[in-house]
Amino acid sequence: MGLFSKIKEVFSKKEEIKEEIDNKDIIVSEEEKEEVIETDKYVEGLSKSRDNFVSKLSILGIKYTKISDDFYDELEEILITADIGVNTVMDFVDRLKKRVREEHIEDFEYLKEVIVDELFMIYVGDEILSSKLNIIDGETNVVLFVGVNGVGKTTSIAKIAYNLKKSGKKVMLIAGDTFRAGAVTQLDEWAKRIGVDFFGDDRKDPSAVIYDGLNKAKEEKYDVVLVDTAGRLQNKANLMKELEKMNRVINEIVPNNPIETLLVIDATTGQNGISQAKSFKEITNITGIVLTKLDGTAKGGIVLAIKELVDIPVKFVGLGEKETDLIPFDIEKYIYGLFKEF
Ligand SMILES: Nc1nc2c(ncn2[C@@H]2O[C@H](COP(=O)(O)OP(=O)(O)OP(=O)(O)O)[C@@H](O)[C@H]2O)c(=O)[nH]1
Ligand SMILES: [Mg+2]
Repeated sequence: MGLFSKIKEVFSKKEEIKEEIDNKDIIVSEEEKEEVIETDKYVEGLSKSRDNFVSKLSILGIKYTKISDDFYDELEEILITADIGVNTVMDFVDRLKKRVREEHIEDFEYLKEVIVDELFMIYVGDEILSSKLNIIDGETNVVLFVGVNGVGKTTSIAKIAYNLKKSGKKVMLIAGDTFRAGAVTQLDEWAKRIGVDFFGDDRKDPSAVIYDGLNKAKEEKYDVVLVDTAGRLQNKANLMKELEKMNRVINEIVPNNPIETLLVIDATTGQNGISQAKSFKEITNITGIVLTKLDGTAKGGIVLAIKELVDIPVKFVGLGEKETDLIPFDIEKYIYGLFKEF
């Protein structure tokens, strides 16, 4: 049995028990319940992508009785329009052709299995990827959120803060977006809404705000400090300087802790989001990606393009607008959410 069949088997069971949990017919552990809920979010949030590109893939199996060059051409086109990225798709098709040749594959049902396995391998390769935030217990940990305008930085901070608070962490939000009018108030409102602390004022230098906020957080033994930043990339050199300064200030206060820098990108912007990731990677040390608005795109293949072209782990995905809709990225749930009907 292939990887895909195994994933399908595991997660379709989780979907089945969701109803029983909802009806209170069975009692499961909190952890298991969380797994079931998250699986459901992937299934819901990826429905547009599933309806679009996965259904197109299924039609290929009806259209072609034999695996021919035309079949591969169409397959390529479908994957490219799903935002997987041209080079990634080319490599993928080459590997697929090789396997078809070597394993004498003729049956489309089996080919489906191979297609999903190989897509899965684009992400996983032979690495061990972690979507966990790099957080040390007993320390004041800093997570910086960077990204261009409107991608969802501030809402992602709120959503992640909500989750951290739920898991018992003492959380502070720092308003490092001193550029956009209203940004400080917006973050303050989020903090109140989810019940975490806030630090911010009307100074224009984000590093000065971070300096004071982080010192307070360290004195008062906060576990995690989430820092909002301004979303402008008009001037790369300035942004680089600004981020360097922020990092210096943070290193001065908590010298032994790693700084988690999450780049937020909007999945609906497709290849544009990929270019943003490449640019940010050049100017600062990005440790993870938050991919928002996956629920709003029919081109969910972007996760695979990020892996291949940017090679930074996706740590969270946004599958809706609620606080509970930003969840840790899990490649198996993602594959299931995309291909469950394939
Ligand atoms: N559907 C959906 N909407 C989202 C998601 N994440 C964020 N949004 C919406 O995107 C919009 C912009 O979000 P913000 O958090 O303000 O973005 P930002 O990056 O902080 O923007 P600036 O501060 O202007 O740079 C808001 O209307 C959010 O509700 C998501 O995962 N799914
Ligand atoms: Mg913002």
